[in-house]
Amino acid sequence: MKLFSYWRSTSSFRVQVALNLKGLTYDIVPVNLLTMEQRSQSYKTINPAMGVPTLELDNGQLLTQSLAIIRWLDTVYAHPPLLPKDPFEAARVEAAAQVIAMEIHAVNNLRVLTYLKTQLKQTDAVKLDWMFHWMKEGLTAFQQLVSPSGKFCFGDAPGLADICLAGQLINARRWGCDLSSFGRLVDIDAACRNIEAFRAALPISRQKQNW
Ligand SMILES: N[C@@H](CCC(=O)N[C@@H](CS)C(=O)NCC(=O)O)C(=O)O
Repeated sequence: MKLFSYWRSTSSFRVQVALNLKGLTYDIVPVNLLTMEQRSQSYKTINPAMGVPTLELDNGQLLTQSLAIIRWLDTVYAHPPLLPKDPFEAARVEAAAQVIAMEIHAVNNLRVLTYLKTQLKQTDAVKLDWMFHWMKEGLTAFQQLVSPSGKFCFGDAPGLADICLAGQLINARRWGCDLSSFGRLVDIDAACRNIEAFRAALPISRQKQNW
């Protein structure tokens, strides 16, 4: 498989961790978001939404949207499971994951921030205020949705919610968001970072690949 990815992309991080946890091998195809490669004609034919990740399967079929890709991986490669078998429990995990993917990441994505600055002429200070506002609101909800105790968000093994959380905290720290109200989430993230599948997908590890 090939993963179209950018080293700082937290959506790509999610899929990379899922691939690593499943023990799958894949090649990385770098897409440089800083030079807007995601908007090039050739990449648009691969992913019309103009974002990373995209997963190209061995038969050439393409999958987009990190949560859809992870769900597909979890269906086809069942072990270790990233979502509970029980439909109700699975819906709870997905709800938490979607708070991060759709209610924090979507409004803090590069294209949104670029629009704020270039089209709406907002300053860097306004941009940061915007980002921190949505991060804090989303993380507050996320912290209430996950189990109050235990090693990971829902139980003793990492799953979809943990993957989304670890990606989001990379981004929160990158921009300097105050995480002092999110002790439970910081603890879960630390547990994730003890796992090689997560560590190998961190930006610092991916940056070493020199792309
Ligand atoms: N909802 C999508 C988001 C994909 C996405 O937009 N990824 C970011 C990087 S984390 C991106 O490529 N941004 C480029 C842009 O906004 O122009 C997913 O979960 O895969």
